[in-house]
Amino acid sequence: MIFDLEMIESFYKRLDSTILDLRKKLNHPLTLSEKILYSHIYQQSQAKSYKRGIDYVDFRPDRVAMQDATAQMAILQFMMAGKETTAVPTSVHCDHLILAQSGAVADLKSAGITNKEVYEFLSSVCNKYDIGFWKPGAGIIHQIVLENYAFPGGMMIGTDSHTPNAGGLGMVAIGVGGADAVDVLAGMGWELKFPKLIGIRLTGKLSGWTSSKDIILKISGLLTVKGGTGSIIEYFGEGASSLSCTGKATICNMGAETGATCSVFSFDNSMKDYLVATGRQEVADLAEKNSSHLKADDEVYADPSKYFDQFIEINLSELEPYINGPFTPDLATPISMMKEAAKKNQWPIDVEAGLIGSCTNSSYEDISRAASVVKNAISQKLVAKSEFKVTPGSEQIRSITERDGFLKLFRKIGGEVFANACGPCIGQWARKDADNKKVNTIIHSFNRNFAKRNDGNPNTYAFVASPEIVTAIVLAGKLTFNPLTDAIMNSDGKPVMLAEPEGMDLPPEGFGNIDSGYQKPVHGKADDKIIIDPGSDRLQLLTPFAAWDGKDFLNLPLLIRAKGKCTTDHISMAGVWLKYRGHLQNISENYMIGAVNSFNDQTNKILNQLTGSYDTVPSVARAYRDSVSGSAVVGEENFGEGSSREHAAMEPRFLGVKVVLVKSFARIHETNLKKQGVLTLTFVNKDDYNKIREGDRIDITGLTDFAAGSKLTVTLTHTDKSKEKFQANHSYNESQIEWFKAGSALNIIRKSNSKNG
Ligand code: MIC
Ligand code: SF4
Repeated sequence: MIFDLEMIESFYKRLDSTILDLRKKLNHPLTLSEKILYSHIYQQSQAKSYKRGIDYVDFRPDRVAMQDATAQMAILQFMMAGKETTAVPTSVHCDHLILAQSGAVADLKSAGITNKEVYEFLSSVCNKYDIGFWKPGAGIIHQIVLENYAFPGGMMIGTDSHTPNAGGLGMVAIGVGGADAVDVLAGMGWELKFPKLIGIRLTGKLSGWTSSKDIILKISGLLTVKGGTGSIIEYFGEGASSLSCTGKATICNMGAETGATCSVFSFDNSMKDYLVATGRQEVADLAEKNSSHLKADDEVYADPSKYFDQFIEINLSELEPYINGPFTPDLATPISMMKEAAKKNQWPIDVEAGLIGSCTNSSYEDISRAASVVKNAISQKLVAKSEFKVTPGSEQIRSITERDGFLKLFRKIGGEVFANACGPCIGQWARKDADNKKVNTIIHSFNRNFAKRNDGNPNTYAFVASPEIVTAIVLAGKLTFNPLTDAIMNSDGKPVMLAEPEGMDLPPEGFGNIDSGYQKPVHGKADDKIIIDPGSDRLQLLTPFAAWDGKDFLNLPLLIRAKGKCTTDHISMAGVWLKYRGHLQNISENYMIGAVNSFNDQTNKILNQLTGSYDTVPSVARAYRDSVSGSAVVGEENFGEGSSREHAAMEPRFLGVKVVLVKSFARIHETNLKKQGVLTLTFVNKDDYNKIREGDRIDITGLTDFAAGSKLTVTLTHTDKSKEKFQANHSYNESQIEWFKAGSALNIIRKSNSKNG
């Protein structure tokens, strides 16, 4: 079955005339990103030339996808909008809440029990609002989207930062917070600053141990975790067309680690073959017919520096495998340099566990290549030296990799196959015998490796590599092992070299017919009624946030000045906290508990100015909310990098944080804060961060003249009563200022909806 074929057909039907019209208006050669963005303008007839990185534009995405850990809050907000159904085709995926403990079957069963209330809630809202529901065990959101929904030239948003995965099928697919999703679900325009464009030409061809993963590992190192911010990365060149569709998806998926808005490849045979193999011949034919619109114009390829804001070239024939980490995905080390880097940095080199799979790397190609390494190892009498875990991205992938004997090979070396879900990638790994302080090293083929992310242990050094490199390292047990040059001792005491991996892009026997775990919405069913138990500790109806009182913020106590990396995992940790994703009050108890207090270098230990004692971040925030007017948070660069989880923005709002003042923000987090009514400011002079002292009171003035492009004034009153003053920037446009004034973006939708109704 092809989902939403009518919508896709009508998109392609319009495409030719839309592009023709745009050519007249824009009058210059177009990149692929521009073709896709401009053909999804909310008021298409009013499309005009937009300034990249400057103009805010309203878009009309074709579809929305949400995963269970973010869908709960998104849908709770959507319920407040008072609509009957979603304005565009939408899907919900149950993937984040499954604990990886004892293997797929047992884990799925216990998830069904522990998360029953949440799954029932999601399933019934999906029926009510006509949303496709993917049951637990069906697979990870991005893999399911690639297998079923993505189409070349389309545009989608998803409440997960790795939504860009669908760029592997030529889609502009962007990760957003739930409040952004609500805009699209409610049929409104979805606002985004028109992205800048980074062009990457891939030349040459991958070979041997190098894979698509290494391309993005290298690029993460080049661009760093903030280098892609506000940009779409567009790939092209003969190297790009030589990659499989799923390999392209891996690159687009992990592009999120550079802060990029999304990444995209142009339509080619690899996409066509993947569409056909996954049962979407009609979509492949439509894309083929429109292929001239599904790539950039020839002039762009001939002179990329003229048309992209930044241009990079990578020769795949010279690329070697990379290992990135620890603690950040942009610390990229070519495998030949690992011995030196590990020694210099004193990284523990004994690898305790290797994990492959996840939404990023569990394609047929990935699994078949990793399996070929295992097959060769077994034939050479090698055994695994580290634990080996596999998380297939979908039931479709699990069933064919089982059928074709790959999972059996993994089990032969002691590998354990977890459920088709996020599991260890997001702290849902009940790691056996894991003592919470032990210094140890793991390596995986996921995308992120922030502290505590996989097993909750701050002393776990997590590294990221391709599935085949992870597998080789599992066989050697050492981080410094380089399969290109090093031998491993086998059980006969003989040194042997691993053969280069071999794999197939697509299953020769086809994808097969399986029970995919999809539940079609049945509108009008008795369970359309959404009941939330007021005593539930998993779900809680939302109460609208109060509107701004029209006054400057005066005398706000400093809550925390966070030091260094402060990702959404530091702000609102996942793992055990995932269970409260539908309950704002409960989840707020994890607010900033992972952030480092710059005044004592400790986590979750900050001064309570009211008592003079030290306490946890959530309890001090609550005290300030309840007895003074709220509080202020200060941070450093790329604040809120990582996840799309808007809990990281709703929690401070709920706990009375009025302003977040940082050196720079990550895109999704800044928008999430703005949408929830928290004031987002950046230092004009980054050194002013150092002026902030423990015990400070903070005034933010100029709010009564709050306007696009205006500056606000920050006045610090130190504990010795001395004062310091400096300026702060904001990036609000006029309509975002209205969100702030109304108390949240949702308050505006609610108001306009009650007027219309
Ligand atoms: C992640 O990879 O960090 C997550 C968990 O998928 C998040 C979503 C979430 O926090 O629910 C993301 O990437 O947006
Ligand atoms: Fe799930 Fe990890 Fe992918 Fe996020 S990155 S969607 S947690 S598998």
